[in-house]
Amino acid sequence: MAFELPELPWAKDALAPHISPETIDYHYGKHHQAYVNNLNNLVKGTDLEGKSLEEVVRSSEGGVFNNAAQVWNHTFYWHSMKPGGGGEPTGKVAELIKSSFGGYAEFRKEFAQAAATQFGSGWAWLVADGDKLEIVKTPNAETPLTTSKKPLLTIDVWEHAYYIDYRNARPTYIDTFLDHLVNWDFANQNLG
Ligand code: MN3
Repeated sequence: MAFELPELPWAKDALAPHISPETIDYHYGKHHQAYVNNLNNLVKGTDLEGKSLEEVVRSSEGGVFNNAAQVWNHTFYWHSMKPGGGGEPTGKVAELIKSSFGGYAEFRKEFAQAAATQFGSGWAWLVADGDKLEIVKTPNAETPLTTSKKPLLTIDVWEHAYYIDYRNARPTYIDTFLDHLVNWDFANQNLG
């Protein structure tokens, strides 16, 4: 069974005006789809064919890893956002943000800084190490899925994520993500 491009969790115009349908058309319809296509071509006829996406991410390197991890990271990113999201968290993740960072304001500052200072392409993540939450940034396709830490939330800071809507203004995109898009329900689900 070949890997498939997963459905988006919302309509492609649902995040407007913060993220435009044009960005979704390119980012999901072209970039995410290309990672799926590349991955299928790369694993065809190898012993990775038929393994789960998570297994491939955890057991591969080079081009296979880059494409598999990018398929997984993008699906995780779409679910990290929702229409009408953003702002202060609720539920267990809110408690753990308070105990781990001191409060939402401190978390927000640290997350925004990690996302803004990831040099070149990559990702910023909120992860859980037991009951301790941490912010990590990863270059290119690197993902906390290969570590013992549990990913809760991510922002894509590759230029293709924001260039159509924000041009070079990555910090504005990051602020918008935090204030209008973050899906805290997803982060709480991932805490499990
Ligand atoms: Mn991307």
